[in-house]
Amino acid sequence: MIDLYTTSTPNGRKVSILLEECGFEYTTHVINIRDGDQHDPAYRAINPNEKIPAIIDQDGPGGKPIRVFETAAIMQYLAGKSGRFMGNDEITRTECQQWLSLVTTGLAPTFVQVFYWTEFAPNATTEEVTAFGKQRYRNEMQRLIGVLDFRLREYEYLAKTYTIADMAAYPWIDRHEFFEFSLDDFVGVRNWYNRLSKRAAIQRGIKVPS
Ligand SMILES: N[C@@H](CCC(=O)N[C@@H](CS)C(=O)NCC(=O)O)C(=O)O
Repeated sequence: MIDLYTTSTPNGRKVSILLEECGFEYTTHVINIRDGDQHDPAYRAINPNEKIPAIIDQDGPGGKPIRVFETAAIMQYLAGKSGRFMGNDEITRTECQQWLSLVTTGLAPTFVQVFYWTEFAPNATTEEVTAFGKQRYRNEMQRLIGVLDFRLREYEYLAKTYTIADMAAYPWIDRHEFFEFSLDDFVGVRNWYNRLSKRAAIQRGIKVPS
């Protein structure tokens, strides 16, 4: 049994999508980040970074429980446990790794900054500073979607086959209305998004927690 500590954000849903794809049994524990649950010492013992998501696999290596935080590490751990979704040859594994890295170190943090400014600093003291900050991150967000689009105009998935890299990117693209970009401006991403949206596991995972 796996314990999933999460809330209804794209970072959390990367992991719930993968758990659904793997068919692993899991229990969802909602961490309300607006109420500061992530700073609770009990949760900090699970994730010292005080962010969601995190997991505890009660049946980890050697049958012992293992705690994993950081979505890249969680996803690689779960994919490794299932033996799926990281590619079956070195080329696909490397492609998966590079796109997962781009999503977790480039795309996701940039989306988070846009969210932060939009949600928490809509009326910063100096309007110009706010506008500059939003525009700066928005430009980087659009640029990174463009990087995905460059790949997806030519290929079906981020790696050679459907992998955790696609699952990591999907919840961000799913928020295109909030982040105010049109999928029609990114034809490769749009077609990929529409294809993935038909997957039953994605339809279930994107609703977690309900
Ligand atoms: N690098 C981390 C980022 C996780 C992250 O930013 N989580 C956000 C929610 S999407 C969070 O917990 N924010 C609460 C906070 O920063 O206090 C990962 O990939 O797991």
